[in-house]
Amino acid sequence: MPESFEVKADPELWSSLDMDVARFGNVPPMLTEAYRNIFLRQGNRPAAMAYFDDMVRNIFSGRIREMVDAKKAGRPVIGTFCVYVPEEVIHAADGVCVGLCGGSQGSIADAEAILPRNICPMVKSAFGFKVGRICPFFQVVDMVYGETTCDAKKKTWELLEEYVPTHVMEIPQMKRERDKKLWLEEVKDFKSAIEKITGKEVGAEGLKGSIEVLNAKRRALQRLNALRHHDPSPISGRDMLLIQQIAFYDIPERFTSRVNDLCDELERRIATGTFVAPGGTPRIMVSGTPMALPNWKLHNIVENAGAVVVNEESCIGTRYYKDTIDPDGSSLDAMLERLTERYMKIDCSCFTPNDERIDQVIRECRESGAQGIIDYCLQFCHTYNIEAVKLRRACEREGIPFLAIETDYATEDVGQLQTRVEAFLEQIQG
Ligand code: BJ8
Repeated sequence: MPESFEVKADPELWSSLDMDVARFGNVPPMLTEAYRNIFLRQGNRPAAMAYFDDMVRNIFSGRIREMVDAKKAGRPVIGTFCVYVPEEVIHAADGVCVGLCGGSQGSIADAEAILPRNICPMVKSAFGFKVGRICPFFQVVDMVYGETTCDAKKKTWELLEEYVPTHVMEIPQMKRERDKKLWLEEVKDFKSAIEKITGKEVGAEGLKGSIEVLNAKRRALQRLNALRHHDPSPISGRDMLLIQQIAFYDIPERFTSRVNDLCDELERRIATGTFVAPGGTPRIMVSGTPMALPNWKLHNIVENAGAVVVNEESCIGTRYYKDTIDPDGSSLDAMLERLTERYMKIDCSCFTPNDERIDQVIRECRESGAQGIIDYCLQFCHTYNIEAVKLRRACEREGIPFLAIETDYATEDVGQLQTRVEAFLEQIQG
């Protein structure tokens, strides 16, 4: 029942983390309201979504307490902002990895008091969370690991360092042999830095085990995404997006097992013809920049307009789990090299050239049975915005309807986006 759902508050815990408790106290009721409206009022949700509802219920309480307990047990918590930072290494060093990308309008004003206004809302939101002391995840981390992907991020890390210990990993902008060498060196430096923080050395056996844990997580997400591609879809795009967001703050082993439970249920639903929308419902794929929690804006607009989202080509989507690592190998060095190769396959628009992404988007559109692509670009993200030109051309060549949108976290443009999405749905339905 939507009314019985409540995001839990834990002021005592928040105050122990030096949060702005008075201000943050307003957040759980707001999230409760949004979650009830966007998720719990959907019809015919899979029963196994109850676990993910619980993860949201405990997002500012139980899950944070688990992290505090991990710290007490000598396991540092490391925050990241990008899927290029190799979490297998953090896991192997017995650290806890948590994604800190910001998806909330609520922290933008805090950031804009310091940062320029005309930069990406994801960077502003994350930075604002820390500056305003209004994110328990940010308060619980021992340090953060940034990276040199886009300009907004890499320059913000210099300022973030004033609030929390911030390390930066150099990610090259091209994928030539010499870049691979540099990248491998960066991964080795990253491993040394993480070992220093956790006080635990990463050996071949440990890394192999962690690669297997993360491979299992990525395979579970691949399985789930393949099942949701069924036409009609057995799960909504909103629920899928939520699960992919929770992937960045749950315990990997537990998350994998719950995703597999959900997959089992979806298989039964498909066998018995239980779907979230009838056959013939327009199917949309979203590509582009990531949607960090609690950014559900576009999915909500698309699904309220009567379509279903059937794929996210995004880092909070397939870019996070499309590739795994072969863990077999005699030496630690061999494994680190394969790990680097796996990360080099992530096709972020920060790279040039990046044509493999264009091919990947078209492939995912075909595999998901989508009838059109909405390319989602966060405001001021130049690389994705410019790459949309090539994507549009590729879609024209392939006969795939394409709509590019650029937006932020504010609600002012919702009406305009609704109109554009509705017109797009009319177009794809002929
Ligand atoms: S690998 S997509 S997670 S960098 S949207 S902050 S690029 S201005 S998020 Fe990203 Fe890593 Fe790439 Fe993925 Fe900058 Fe663009 Fe903002 Fe971005």
